[in-house]
Amino acid sequence: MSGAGSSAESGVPTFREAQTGLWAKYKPEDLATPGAFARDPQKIWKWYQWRRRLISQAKPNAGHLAITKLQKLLHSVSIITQNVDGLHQEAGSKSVIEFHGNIRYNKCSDGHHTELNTNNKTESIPLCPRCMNYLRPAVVWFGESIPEEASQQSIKLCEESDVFFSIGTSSQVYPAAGLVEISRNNNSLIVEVNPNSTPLTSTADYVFSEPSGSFLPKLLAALEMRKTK
Ligand code: BV8
Repeated sequence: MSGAGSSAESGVPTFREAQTGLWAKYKPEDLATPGAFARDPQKIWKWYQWRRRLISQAKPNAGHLAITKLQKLLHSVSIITQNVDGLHQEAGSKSVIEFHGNIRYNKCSDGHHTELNTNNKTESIPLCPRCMNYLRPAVVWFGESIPEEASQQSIKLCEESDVFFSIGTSSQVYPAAGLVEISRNNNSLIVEVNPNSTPLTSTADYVFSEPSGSFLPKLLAALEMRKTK
């Protein structure tokens, strides 16, 4: 499972650090909610457009690319990502479950329309062609449920996993942060990759306290070495 830290080396600020400049005075948990959008749609729209412009300049980093190669090297490596930036897919990874949606799309709150956000600069919020309400970023806000399919697929993967890698997440947001326990109950090996400690650190089987962009290529190289022996 990946979190914002796995995109940090691509220049996308982590969710906790995202608040720089204009947004420094806000906490993400206070902006990424249906209530915030209902109260001040323009402000929330501007925040997302600002994040989208940042993400549009980001490229997959060595960690993303190593995961793509690991998928080819090993028989089944699946990705559950909390990130909404689409960088795993851009790195060529397959079977990516977007647990919290994808910021590159807008959707109608009624769920009957989704479309790509074609313009990261416009300040006018697009309207749903069916009901004429504001569209909103196609991400899961705090207080919103995880999309059923993403949730079910993720639980199934964790029930069947041999190894669960927690990569670049502060392990604080649920239910995403609870998935590791499903794997643990299935006797999976739990591995954390994060330069800082998190609530998971003390119970993980292995902890690599380094950036994902440097650890994952080393893991890949070690496994490729074993494969050639
Ligand atoms: C839910 C998409 C059921 C949006 C995100 C009160 C009311 C309602 C709910 C709650 C409540 N109290 C608690 C909850 C539950 C709540 C929750 O968990 N809150 C937290 C704050 C306690 N969860 C929810 O609301 C979830 N839904 O519960 O539904 C429900 C339904 C109805 C009513 C009630 C309940 C939905 C949560 C989804 C929120 N959406 N993102 C958007 O992007 O705009 S969450 C967002 O923050 C991310 O997606 C991610 O999941 C989460 C945490 O971010 P991280 O990825 O972990 O990033 P972070 O910055 O925190 O940490 C980065 C880490 O990387 C750090 O540890 C750092 O050390 C490390 N790092 C840095 N550089 C590197 C690195 N690691 C490796 N390499 C590096 N180079």
